[in-house]
Amino acid sequence: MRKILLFIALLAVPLINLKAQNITQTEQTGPVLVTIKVLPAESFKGPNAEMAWDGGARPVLLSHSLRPDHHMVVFLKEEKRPVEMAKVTILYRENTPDKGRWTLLPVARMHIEGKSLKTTHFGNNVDLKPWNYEVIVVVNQDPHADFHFKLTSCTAGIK
Ligand SMILES: [Cu+2]
Repeated sequence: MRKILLFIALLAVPLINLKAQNITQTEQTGPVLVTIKVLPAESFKGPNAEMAWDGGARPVLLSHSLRPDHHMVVFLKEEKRPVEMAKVTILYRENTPDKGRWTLLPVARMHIEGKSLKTTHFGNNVDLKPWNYEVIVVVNQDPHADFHFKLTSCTAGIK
């Protein structure tokens, strides 16, 4: 019986990591459906660029000294249609008992390279430690969506 339990535990570890590494949460806030995704950092430059930058803050490139390991972005929908233009503010902090300081994410507007503007999303590459996070997303000033998630593994600084 113990052997079976050990096998299940070993099997569960990679599944948990995989789940934590690609986080997706959705919240309806007023007329806007906000989906946050936390993914491994994405490239904006070169022949294998995954993201096409369309405006807003400059992208934090993979080569940046901050060594970004995640891509924290929000996709917006209004009446089931993707929103291509919006004023988006993203604040995040470590959700520890003594609460970390709020940090403002420099929000870039981008779409997936080679795809249409229907894939528009807002956010940037960022360095996040494996921890609990709280994120507030404000769309067009008000209202806002509040997300909580936990990262249990992080990719290396540069892919
Ligand atoms: Cu992106």
